[in-house]
Amino acid sequence: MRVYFDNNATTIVDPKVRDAMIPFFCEYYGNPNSLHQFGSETHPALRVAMDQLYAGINASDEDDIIITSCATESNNWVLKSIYETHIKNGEKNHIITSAVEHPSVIAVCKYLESLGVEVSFLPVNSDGVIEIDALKDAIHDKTALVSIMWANNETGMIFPIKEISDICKEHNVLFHTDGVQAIGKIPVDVQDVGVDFMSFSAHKFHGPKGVGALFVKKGLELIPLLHGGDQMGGKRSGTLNVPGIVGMGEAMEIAVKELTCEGNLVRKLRDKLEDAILKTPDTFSVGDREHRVPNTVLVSVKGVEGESMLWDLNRAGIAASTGSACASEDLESNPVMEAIGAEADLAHTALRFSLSRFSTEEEVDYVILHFKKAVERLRAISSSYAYTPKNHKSGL
Ligand code: 7TS
Repeated sequence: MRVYFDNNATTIVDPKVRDAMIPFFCEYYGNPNSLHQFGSETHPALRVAMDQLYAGINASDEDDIIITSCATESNNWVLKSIYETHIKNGEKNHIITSAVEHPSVIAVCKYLESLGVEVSFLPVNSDGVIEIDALKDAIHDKTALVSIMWANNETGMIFPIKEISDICKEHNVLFHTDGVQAIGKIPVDVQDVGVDFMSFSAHKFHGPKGVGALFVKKGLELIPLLHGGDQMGGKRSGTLNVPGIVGMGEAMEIAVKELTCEGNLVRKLRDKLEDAILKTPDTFSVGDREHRVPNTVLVSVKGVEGESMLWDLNRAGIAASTGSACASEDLESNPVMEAIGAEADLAHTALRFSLSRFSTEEEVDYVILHFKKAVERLRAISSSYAYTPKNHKSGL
């Protein structure tokens, strides 16, 4: 059996999304900017896709959704653009972010620091979420931008995005959120929350890889990322990725439609898996479930290296990930595990399972079985875990 429980890294393309994309490879393959019919016959599908994206996040017609290649690009663009427009030659010199953002935010902030920008990396509490008071303390009249993710990719914890947005408004500070792990998992309404910029990536919600977007609220300026042929209003030139855009639109529409029903099913499966894992002695999961996206659980298994668990699970055909995989090569510096107060040896034990609407109960049962087997085997040979009959009896 092969089980894919690493959906926060990427997801399977929904076959309906693939079917919607196929005509745009060999049939309607024209360049949308061409004046002939091969170009213009791509337009209706592009319009539908853009409508699906606007509806999916409840953007208003006057807002912009600019297509990019991925969320990494969107995150880089917005941060560097704010540096150019508000910081480099302006009055402001400060950006606030969190210590647990994706590297595509953290690394850009560190780069901007090297250019002289003051950056506050807000710490998180033991649930892996920032404290609102810390934001209030950090924000000041030189703050140009707050960039805080909607939901964390490692823990799945949902951030208090509305409160953050309100504080930004009070201080007249721009607010960017990385919405990658929220879309398709919880309702995302950019108008209700009042975000100024939001990044997302199609392949995280059963769309294709290589296409993402940056939402930009009406009236806000961005410096062009790619100068050239004037596509995307001159903000990001380059021939449009027609199949990708069509696929992202379709994936968004399906994700929103499936949200409640499939979300509840995914939550049940995740909870079953988590409950079984927590019955194993000396294991814990990060963050309160009610404030987590429904598909994710980050667990720590005392005495067992996350990498060793991955290896054992992989041999059984199961894909999970160490929570730290894309944060750092050095596990001890994993900001999420560190931030929740995990000691260095526990930071090594993080293991993330992320399910999707394609996950099944049979898969969950299979993962529980092999998780238990792996823990038993690895603890038996672990030098850092006292393997006593008591440990053994109560869960394995
Ligand atoms: N932001 C968040 C919150 C993410 O989780 C990821 C990818 C990205 C940005 C980057 O997206 P991309 O499409 O540009 O690659 N996160 C992960 C992960 O958790 N494991 O592998 C990739």
